[in-house]
Amino acid sequence: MWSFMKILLIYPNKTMTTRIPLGIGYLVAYLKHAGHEVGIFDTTFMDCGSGVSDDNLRAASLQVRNPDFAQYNIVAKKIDILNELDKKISVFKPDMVAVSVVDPNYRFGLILAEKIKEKNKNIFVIFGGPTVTFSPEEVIIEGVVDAICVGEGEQALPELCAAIEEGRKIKNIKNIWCKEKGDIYRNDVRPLIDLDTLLPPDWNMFDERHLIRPLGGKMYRMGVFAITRGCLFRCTYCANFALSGIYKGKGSLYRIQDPEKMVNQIAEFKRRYNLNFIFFVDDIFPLHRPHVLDKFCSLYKEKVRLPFNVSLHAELVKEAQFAKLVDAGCRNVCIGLESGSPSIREEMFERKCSNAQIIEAFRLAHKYKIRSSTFNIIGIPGESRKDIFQTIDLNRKANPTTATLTFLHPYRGTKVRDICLKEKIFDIGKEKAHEDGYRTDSCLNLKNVSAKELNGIFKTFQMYLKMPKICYFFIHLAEGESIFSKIIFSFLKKIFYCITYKEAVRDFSDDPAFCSNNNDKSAKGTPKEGCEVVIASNNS
Ligand code: B12
Ligand code: SF4
Repeated sequence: MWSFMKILLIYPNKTMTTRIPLGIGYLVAYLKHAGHEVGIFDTTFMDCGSGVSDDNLRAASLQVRNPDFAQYNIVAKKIDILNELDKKISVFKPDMVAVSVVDPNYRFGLILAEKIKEKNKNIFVIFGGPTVTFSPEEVIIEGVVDAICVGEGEQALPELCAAIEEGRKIKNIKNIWCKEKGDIYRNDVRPLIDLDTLLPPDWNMFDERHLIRPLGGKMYRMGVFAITRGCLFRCTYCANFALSGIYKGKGSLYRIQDPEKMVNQIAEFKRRYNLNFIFFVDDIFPLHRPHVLDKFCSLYKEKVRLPFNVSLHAELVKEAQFAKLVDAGCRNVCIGLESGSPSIREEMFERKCSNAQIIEAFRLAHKYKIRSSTFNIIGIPGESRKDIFQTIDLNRKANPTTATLTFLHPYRGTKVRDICLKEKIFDIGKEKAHEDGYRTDSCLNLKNVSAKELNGIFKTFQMYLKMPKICYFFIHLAEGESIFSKIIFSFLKKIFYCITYKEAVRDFSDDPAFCSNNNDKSAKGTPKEGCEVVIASNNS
């Protein structure tokens, strides 16, 4: 029997995407609160062999212009990861290893767990995170997995640790599935957590470089928060669809935290971590709840006074609320456009908002002079080249500052996964091989557009968005893979950069709304290994 537990959390991040993962931050807080000793093994800054980083891939397809990451020491260190893990295990000597996974990290998480179990059969291995929540049967049968957590882990994980600590049975813990003598025990989920009872996340054990994120061509010390959990919508390509099924009868999926509690927490984290930008990762920011919004805006303006980003749903955007958000400090909005074809958007994606609502939301961003970004998806079942050009046209009309583009991937937990399987355009067997290719090509065998054509459009998408239509003939030529196409592409790229430079690069530090914000003139990141990290600050 253990007197307390040593728990090693594993974040098998392969894409070098910085940002403290909220879920792990909360788990650390709850485990420490219960008296356990917690360690972390985070592969974000290790070379995981998956190719270029996510941010660099986005830059390569002209979606963003990033500062030089190496200048901030955000580099993938060439290191033997398994050996590093071995060292961590021998020094920290955990009783439990808790691995947090999303689909692209899942296999890698398993490899790390296998490595641990090879030498340490007694270490209890638990997996959690979206992949586990949406495909529990697939994960629990893995030999190295002793237990899994379906859904939220803040209460379930400490309860499991307490049961292990006290030598009690673990087979009846809500949200936890476990194995005993060849049998699998599948427990129901508990009611959704009341966000007002949440402990603040614990960021202390994360590498400081996780705070450094690019936006608009500058680096910021960015804090990631969510005032809500869940969503009001059920788009078919999103995991909220499955979450609503898993949690049916367990409370409202969409929950909002008391704005006062949240703002106080952000103000405290701003001070503690010297933040100069706040990035809200709520599925949809509660713009549509006037009382919440009013309270949030007035408190945020008074206590935080930092520029921030939110994600909005075009259908819920109204000018009066939008204006309040901007007045409170919102300087960047991300809005899902997804497809410019109303039939794909509404029938395939079940996303009910009109082109007019999307254009209106971006009109407001222009009117209030803030940055804006669309989310776009290509490689959708049934989509033709003509449909993709509707997406391009709608972006041209909305005219966002930047446009994020991804290939449709049928993630676990999405309705579109079932559609792709039914239409036999997705081969689950090949999913493993595609784990590193989420951003670089489609994993679907589409009927109307070939993989080659799709990749060509992906490469030139931003040019179609921002360059005059008179250039379309040349952009089309640049879609190809021949040397000739590549020469045209690099020539067009130069013109593209000239056209977009002014709007793409924006420094919020010259925004008068935040100038008197902070007496600290430096707002520097912590230099690592001799590298000084100077970041855009909010100071005049
Ligand atoms: C913010 C966000 C991001 C951010 C930050 C990601 C991060 N690592 O924190 C960014 C923009 C970087 C991002 C990137 C990606 N994301 Co994302 N992201 C989200 C979003 C909107 C919120 C995540 C969040 O913070 N939730 C709140 C926290 C509290 O919940 P949580 O993380 O799920 O953790 C809880 C439980 O899962 C559980 N838990 C988690 N881990 C563990 C481990 C153990 C041991 C236990 C016991 C419990 C447990 O307990 C936690 C606390 O309750 C979700 C949508 C959503 N509604 O969840 C998508 C989501 C997680 N993302 C998704 C995807 C696909 C991606 C990308 C692969 C996209 C891409 N193609 O690049 C990348 C992967 C990056 C990575 N390395 O993780 C999918 C995952 C689907 C799936 N089946 O895997 C989601 C669900 C969106 C969707 N499509 O529906 N993402
Ligand atoms: S895609 Fe966005 S709006 Fe649709 S269900 Fe997911 S989080 Fe909600």
